[in-house]
Amino acid sequence: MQIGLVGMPGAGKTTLFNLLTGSTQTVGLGGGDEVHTGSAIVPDRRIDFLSSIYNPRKTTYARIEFKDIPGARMDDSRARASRLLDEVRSADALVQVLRVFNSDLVESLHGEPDPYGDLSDYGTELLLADIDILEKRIERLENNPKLKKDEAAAQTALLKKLLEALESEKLLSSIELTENEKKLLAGQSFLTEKPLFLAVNIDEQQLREKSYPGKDRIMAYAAAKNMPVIEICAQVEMEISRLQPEERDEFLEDLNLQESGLGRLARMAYERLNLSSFFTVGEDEVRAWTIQKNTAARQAAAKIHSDIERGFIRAEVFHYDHLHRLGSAPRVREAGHFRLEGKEYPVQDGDIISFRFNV
Ligand SMILES: Nc1nc2c(ncn2[C@@H]2O[C@H](COP(=O)(O)OP(=O)(O)O)[C@@H](O)[C@H]2O)c(=O)[nH]1
Ligand SMILES: [Mg+2]
Repeated sequence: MQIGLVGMPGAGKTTLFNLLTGSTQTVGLGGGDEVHTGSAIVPDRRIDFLSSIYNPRKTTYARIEFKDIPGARMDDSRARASRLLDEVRSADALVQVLRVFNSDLVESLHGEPDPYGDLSDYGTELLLADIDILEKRIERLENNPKLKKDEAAAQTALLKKLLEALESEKLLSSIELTENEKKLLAGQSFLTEKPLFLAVNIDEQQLREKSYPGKDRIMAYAAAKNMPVIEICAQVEMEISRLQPEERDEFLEDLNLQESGLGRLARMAYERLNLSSFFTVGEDEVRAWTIQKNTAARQAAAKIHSDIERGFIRAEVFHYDHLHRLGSAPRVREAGHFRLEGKEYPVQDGDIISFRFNV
């Protein structure tokens, strides 16, 4: 899974990217043109606990890939704009970073913050990009003599329905499609059907005051578009993340930030993208694996290795909560919480699994 960071120039995308991935890409003026990719560890207290119990040689957290995509500028060449749009298109989900913080330096380059304007402009940009694609596809379908008539007609009717929705400013993610319509659309990807999150980038003072200009309108807009929102202090959090751990907690506490921006973003993404984690444990490694919620045991095994999927016999499962409560695997077993599950078993968030297989 790859999440694209998008938004206007100067919003703090690269700052957030650095915070999330521990990178040191240049921010501000030197930010330049490049797309950066990197991955972030998904913080998970359960993994910390498992690690303290099993004392493994290696502890592996789940990871999320992030991609820092520069914002398009007015004077962009068409080629650059379309290349950036392709980068946006290939992400699985998007986080729109919104500039709310006050900074003389940033204002001197990009003008006063206008978060609500940026938010609705960006939404419109995504809509227009989808409208553009749909119009081109419809035109191509209508002028393609090779396609069977009824097939082309069904496709065209569907695309026109989507176009109409977009023209009345509905996102494609809000449109219910029948199974048949989904099949007709297979392989086509649209920007407004991607999960879209909002990261409101505020400064320390706004964080302390819990308020900033335009907050109510921003929240109302996000709610109407079904966009989950987090507020972050990208710059401050990045500075804090470079401190020694002891100092770090003190600063976070002082700002009343119980959970890091990464932690909150990761939780939001897991929830919205319907993801969950299961764990494997042992002396060698304690590890988190990310799956779609309710993935069948055999497909979950495929995450680890195709041999385990192929030779799947049974999954031996117990739940993290039991281990956490009872303190050791033997006690969990004694209490009767170990289960053997078959290949169709829908794996639950927090399951600790050992797969039995033969190859
Ligand atoms: N004061 C303040 N400045 C920030 C914050 N986030 C980013 N900046 C500054 O804003 C400028 C643009 O940030 P950058 O991450 O490069 O934005 P991008 O163009 O969206 O990638 C840089 O000078 C950052 O130091 C923030 O939360 N507070
Ligand atoms: Mg940048």
